[in-house]
Amino acid sequence: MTDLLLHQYDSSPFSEKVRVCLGIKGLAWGAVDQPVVMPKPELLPLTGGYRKIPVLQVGADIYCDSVLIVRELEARHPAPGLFPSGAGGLASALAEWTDRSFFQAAVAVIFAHVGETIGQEFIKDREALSGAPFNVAAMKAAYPHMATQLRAHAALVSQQLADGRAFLEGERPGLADANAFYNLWFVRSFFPPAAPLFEDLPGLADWYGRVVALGHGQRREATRAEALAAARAAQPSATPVPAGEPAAAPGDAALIGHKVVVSATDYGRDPIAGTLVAASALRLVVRREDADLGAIQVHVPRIGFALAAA
Ligand SMILES: N[C@@H](CCC(=O)N[C@@H](CS)C(=O)NCC(=O)O)C(=O)O
Repeated sequence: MTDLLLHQYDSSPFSEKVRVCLGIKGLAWGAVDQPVVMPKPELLPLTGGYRKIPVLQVGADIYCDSVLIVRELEARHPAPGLFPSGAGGLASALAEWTDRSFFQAAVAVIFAHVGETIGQEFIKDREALSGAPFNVAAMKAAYPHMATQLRAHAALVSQQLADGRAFLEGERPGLADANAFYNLWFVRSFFPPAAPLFEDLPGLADWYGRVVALGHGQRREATRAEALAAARAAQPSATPVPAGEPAAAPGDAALIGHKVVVSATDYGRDPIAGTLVAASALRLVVRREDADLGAIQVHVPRIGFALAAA
């Protein structure tokens, strides 16, 4: 039995970010495969409504969003660290680049080509997720521009490697590598003919191979039933905010003990309702009572999530 359960699916790029971090740390974990589209009846009781993938589960504590998952892995299993050159502020901030404009370029390049082959179920699901039409003609029209964007993002990775270093922060791998890697992995996995957009960039292909070689730690397959049973059997952590995490904003701290709703502010905004039990500058922790599972603590990152009194 491992205590780390990652709700994921293999084709998920944000899950790949987390899998690479699990590899860097050499951790044992259980992969709980979840559906690629709604409904997700064995995920939502854990998250309280959050539907996106990945989600990390440790007993009755549920961590939404790859940014917070990675932060939690570092807090629980600090060695080897994800920040080989020291403090992790900048490497963590890279998610604002990799998870947004870099990711959007990767998505655009892939779906401009494979969009027409995608089934209606997936299209309808992603339209509901994003609140925008899945417009293949528009994606095709945008392709020449988005191809330049993808190459430009990859060129920044290449530039960072220009002094011959093995990984982005030096000789040891870290979160910066996982972040920069997963979008290129996404393109190479789903639309390999687009790889020439970036693989000629100096140092890039060798670095990519080094990140692949890090592996994913010790993965085993776990069932959704096992995950639900683990939540039922556990009590939420009494110390949900790791020591040393910076203090919450005063307005957030004032809501501790009150009924609240939290939701992502970009896409997949499904609200999570419960009692705010803890907060730091970087996370919010909401406690919920589920009729089947008992008490569950749902953690979300503060950046990119809204908090309101219920
Ligand atoms: N900010 C989130 C983004 C996660 C995300 O967009 N995940 C995709 C899959 S890689 C997703 O959930 N798609 C919809 C779905 O799987 O239902 C994170 O970093 O985890």
